[in-house]
Amino acid sequence: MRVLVLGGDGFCGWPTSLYLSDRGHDVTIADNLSRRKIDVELEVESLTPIRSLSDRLRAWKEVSGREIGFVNIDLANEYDRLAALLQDLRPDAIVHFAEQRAAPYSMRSEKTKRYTVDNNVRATHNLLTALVATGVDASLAHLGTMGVYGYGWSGSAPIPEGYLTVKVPTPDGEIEREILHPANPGSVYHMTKTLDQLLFSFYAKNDGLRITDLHQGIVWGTQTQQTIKDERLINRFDYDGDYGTVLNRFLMQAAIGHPLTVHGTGGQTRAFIHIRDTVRCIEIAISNPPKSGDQPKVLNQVTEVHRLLDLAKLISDKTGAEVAYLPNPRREADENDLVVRNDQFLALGLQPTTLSEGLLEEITDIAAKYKHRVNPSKIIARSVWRAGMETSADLMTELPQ
Ligand code: NAD
Ligand code: USQ
Repeated sequence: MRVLVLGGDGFCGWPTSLYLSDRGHDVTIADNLSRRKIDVELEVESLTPIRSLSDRLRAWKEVSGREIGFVNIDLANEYDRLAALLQDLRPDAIVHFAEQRAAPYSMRSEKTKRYTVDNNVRATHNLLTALVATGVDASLAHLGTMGVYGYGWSGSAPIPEGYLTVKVPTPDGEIEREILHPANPGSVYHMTKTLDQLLFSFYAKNDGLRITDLHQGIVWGTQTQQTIKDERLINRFDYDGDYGTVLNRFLMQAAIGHPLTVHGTGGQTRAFIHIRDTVRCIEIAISNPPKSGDQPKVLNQVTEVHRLLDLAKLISDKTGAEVAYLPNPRREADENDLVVRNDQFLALGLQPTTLSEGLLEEITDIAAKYKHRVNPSKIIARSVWRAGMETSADLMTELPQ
């Protein structure tokens, strides 16, 4: 298949591009390298020494003999170039990773709230409009998030895959309807993904676009079978307070002897997936698109569910790291139940990588190997959800710098 990977220089997009190329697909990356620019703005670098995209692509050609194309384009602001790219390339499938994806960054300031909405919603809408205008019949797989459902809304009832069957009272008795699961975002970033869902529903209904929305959990791990082939192909590992996600942060903290930064009680329960499974899920999704006229197909791209405190204790038991309970900078429930349906990916052949398989390898091969690259002053999460909230930066003097 000819595949266009939007956001193909990022944490999920890079290993996905390599995986698809390795599997024989003809891959082109489109990315404006904004994620690298945000690292410069935040004065932080990936824990792993990622190379420039041109070095990465050269290394991949040397290692695999295969070429991946690259177009530097801002999807939110360069509509005409996007339409021309679709017209020229005529991809069979498009994978859309290209959004600002950190909840803390999206809550950092007025500027980052506005940037996140402008960037994410416009990128998605430009893409949908350009598909209709050019008549390019590509299927689209978009990376959504488990966070669109919110946490604790339905107690211990399993979260369905996108749609909920409800009973509506009418004068003639109850009727059953399937509706998009109510949106309950917990940050400006998560809110943009709920807006994306409405755009997808409309364009699938009105224009027959073939869209899959992958409601992905928190991705952990770093390397895949392809990125491990050469150090120049290494994947990004974010550890800072804005972009670092919880499990990878705990692994890095254990490696440098920093207390594990549990927000609040640690009773928050979240869904997880290893990066090796992310890349497989994407190929499964683009190989099984919906038909024109179908509503967007929603798959929950998750393999495991864990309470944060259990994760912290597991890593603490393996490494001796201390657990620190910090004031929670976010507005979120202290505790929640979470049961997630992921039947569709399992039925399509996904064999999940479990925490017990990947955890130790991640600590020794990545976190310990690159721990000299950590800037400890970037670890604590400083973005707060509302002005005046206490942050754990207030405890900085008590934590190792
Ligand atoms: P990332 O920030 O590492 O990668 C996103 C890429 O998109 C970057 O390379 C960035 O430069 C590019 N980009 C952003 N805006 C762009 C624009 N306007 N034009 C062109 N390129 C643009 O993020 P990631 O962790 O790889 O996440 C990829 C997608 O998966 C995101 O949409 C995210 O919401 C979703 N997701 C990520 C996770 C996770 O844990 N990382 C979990 C669930 C869902
Ligand atoms: N948390 C800690 N300690 C930390 C960091 C985070 O306790 O040091 C807590 C947070 O308060 C939150 C939970 O861990 O309760 C998850 O935070 P996170 O930063 O790991 O994940 P989140 O903000 O939800 O965002 C990440 C990705 C995002 C993706 C989402 C999937 O950045 O792109 O959409 O995971 S999901 O969470 O399923 O919505």
